[in-house]
Amino acid sequence: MNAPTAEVAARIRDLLRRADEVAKAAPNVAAPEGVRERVARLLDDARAQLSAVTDEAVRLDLAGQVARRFADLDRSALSEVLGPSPGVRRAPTRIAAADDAAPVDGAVDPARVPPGQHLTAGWPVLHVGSPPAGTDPATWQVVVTGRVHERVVLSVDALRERLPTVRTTTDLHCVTGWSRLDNDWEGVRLADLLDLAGPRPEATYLVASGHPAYSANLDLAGATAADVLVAWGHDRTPLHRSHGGPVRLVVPARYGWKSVKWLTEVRLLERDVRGYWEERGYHDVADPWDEQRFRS
Ligand SMILES: Nc1nc2c(c(=O)[nH]1)N[C@H]1C(S)=C(S)[C@@H](COP(=O)(O)O)O[C@H]1N2
Ligand SMILES: [Mo]
Repeated sequence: MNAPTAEVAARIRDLLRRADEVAKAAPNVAAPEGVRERVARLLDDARAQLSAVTDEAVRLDLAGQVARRFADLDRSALSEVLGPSPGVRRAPTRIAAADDAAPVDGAVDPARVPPGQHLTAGWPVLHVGSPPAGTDPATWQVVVTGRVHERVVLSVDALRERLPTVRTTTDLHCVTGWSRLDNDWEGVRLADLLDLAGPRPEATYLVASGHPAYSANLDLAGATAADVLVAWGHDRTPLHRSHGGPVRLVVPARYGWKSVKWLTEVRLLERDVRGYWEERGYHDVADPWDEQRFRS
C-alpha cells in the first residue's frame, strides 16, 4: 500500500468506527433525532475522502464498508427508534372498514389485524446490523443450551433430518406498525427441538439469539405453542438470507422482534432475562393483540 492510501484509509476507518459508536448508542440517547444526522455526517466525511485512496482494491473495499453503513442507517435500530421502516408499503384498501361485518371482495377480515397495525403488500426487511456472510444449512448450527438435560447442537440439515417437518400459515406483526398476513412457513416446531434437549423443571423462560448480536426473550409457554417454528422455508422456497435464512424463529403471537432471524442459540432459563429490544424498553411479552409494544 502506498503512503497516501495508507494514510487516507486510516482516516476513513477512524470515521467509520466513530459512526458505529454513535449508531450503537442511538437507542439509549434521549434525543435520537440528532443521532442519524451525526452518523450520516461521519459517513459523508468518510465517503468524501474515498477518491483520495489511490489503491483501487483498498478504495473499493472501503467504499463497500461505507455503503453498508449507509444501508444500516436506513434499516437498523435507528429506523425502529426514529419512525416507520423504509420499504413499508401501506395497503389500507385491503382492510375492510372496522364496522363492516362481512369483508368486501378481496379484503381482509379486519379482525385479523391487531390494533394500531396496517397491512403491508410487500415484505419489509428489518434488522439491526447486517446479515451473516455464510448461510450454508450444512454448517449453520443452532445450539439448545441452559437449563436442559442435554445440550444439543444441530446444523440446519440435521434439524430437518431429526425432527418432523411442519408447515404453517401465520401472520407477522412488526411493532413499527406493519403486518404481513398468511406467511407460509416450513420448519420444525420449537417445542420439538426443545424436547430433544429436555428442559429441566426450573426452565420457564428462554432467550433466543441470532446473528450478529441480536436476542429476544420469551416465556416457555409462549415459545412452545404449536405455531412457533424454527423455519428454513417460506412460500415453498428456501428462506431468503435477508429474511433470516438459513433459519429463523417464527413466533406469530408476539410482535416481530421476537422472531429472531439467523438463529444461533436457544438458552433455557429459570428467570426472564431481557434481549436486545427489551433492554431498550420494549415489552417483555409483546402480545400484539394487547398492544404490548413498550414497557410502561
Ligand atoms: N437477528 C435478528 N433478527 C431479527 C431482527 C434483528 O434485528 N436481528 N429484527 C426483528 C424484527 S424487529 C422484525 S419485525 C423481524 C422482521 O423480519 P423480516 O426482516 O423478515 O421482515 O425480524 C426480527 N428478527
Ligand atoms: Mo419489528
